Amino acid sequence: MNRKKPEPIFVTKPSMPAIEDYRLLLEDIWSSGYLTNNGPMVKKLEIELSKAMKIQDFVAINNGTSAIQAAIKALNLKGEVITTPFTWIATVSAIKAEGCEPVFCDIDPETLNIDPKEIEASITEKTVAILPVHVFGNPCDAVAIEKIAERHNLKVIYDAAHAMGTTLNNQSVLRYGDISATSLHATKLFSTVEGGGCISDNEDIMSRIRRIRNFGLKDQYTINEDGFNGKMSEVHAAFGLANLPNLANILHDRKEKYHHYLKHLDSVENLRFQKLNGDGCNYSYFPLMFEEESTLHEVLDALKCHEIFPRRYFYPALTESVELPSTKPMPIAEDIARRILCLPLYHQLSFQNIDFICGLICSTVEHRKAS
Ligand code: T4K
Repeated sequence: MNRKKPEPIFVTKPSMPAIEDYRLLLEDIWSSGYLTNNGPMVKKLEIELSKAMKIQDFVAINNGTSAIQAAIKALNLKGEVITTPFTWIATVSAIKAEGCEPVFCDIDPETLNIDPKEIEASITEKTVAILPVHVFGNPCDAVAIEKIAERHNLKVIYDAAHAMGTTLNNQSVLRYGDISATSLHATKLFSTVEGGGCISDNEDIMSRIRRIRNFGLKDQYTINEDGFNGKMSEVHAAFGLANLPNLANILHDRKEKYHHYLKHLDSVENLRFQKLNGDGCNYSYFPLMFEEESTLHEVLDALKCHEIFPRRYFYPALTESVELPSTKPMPIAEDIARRILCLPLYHQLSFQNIDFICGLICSTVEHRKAS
């Protein structure tokens, strides 16, 4: 087995707009001289994304990490925030940056999302919120989480960094919780290069987030929020606008490629896949779990020989890499973090290359079994 042109294959590659579409929007920016501070491109992007996601409103923010911070600020949270140790560090750094204390709760071994059954045991009198992550675009059990939050009078902020285009119960998953915070980073399925956003059906909260991202200013001379500079530039918003017409196609393509991987790998012994909650996942990643970490290393080595570079998202689990006063071991998250690999998945990835990657994985796993 050999690839014809061994160009490196990374875990992802940004979906790019047609350069001519982007250039036309840049010309508008050049002639208006309006570069940032809630200009026409940002306003348009917010309207168009709201339409595309079928949500009430979208506040564009400069990245996904500050979107989580803006959400925490908007709800005035101070205290313990229950979250998952199986996530990117940004989830936890945003909680800490807002003066709250992250408290970890273990994950469901099948869905890889925070386990609702474990949340209640982590609640103390200091708990103010739950901050789950829709891991790899797989929607959390939002109904169960909402019930727990109601019972204990807690706020819910979803880290929806991976979840643009994900639906749950036939609506955008971004509509769940008090606020959802998403990322529009270049490695995400829909991107503005760097970017993020907050989503809520509550108009007061959305107005507040708009002030928070603009230094907390109500008007030119009145500061009525504790804010920061979380604004998205016009150049970034234009990239998103030029990219938006591709979104439906990207979502369709991901689903096909995800299932192409699955078709090849499903029958291989000792491989496990993320259990999807419903049929609304956006397939933004292809996570693959091995029975043992040593098999993962063998597969990584085999792929590396062919310039193929999957990623160990999320290794190590944050309980093993972040020092927090309340941290206890989280056996499920820590175990899975050691055995999971995200395979390359992006729009430009060819089906032939998926076949090639699957072939290498199968032969490595079978060879290991035989030896
Ligand atoms: N919450 C969660 C659950 C998150 O996963 C993240 C971010 C956040 C919150 C925070 O959102 P942001 O503040 O970032 O908006 C990447 C991303 O930087 C990060 O956004 C993402 N999660 C995380 C899971 O992955 P790296 O360090 O793994 O990316 P990097 O640069 O190694 O890129 C991966 C591969 O993609 C490269 O090997 C090549 C390719 N690539 C990457 C970039 C940036 C390209 O081909 N072109 C590019 O421009 O963090």
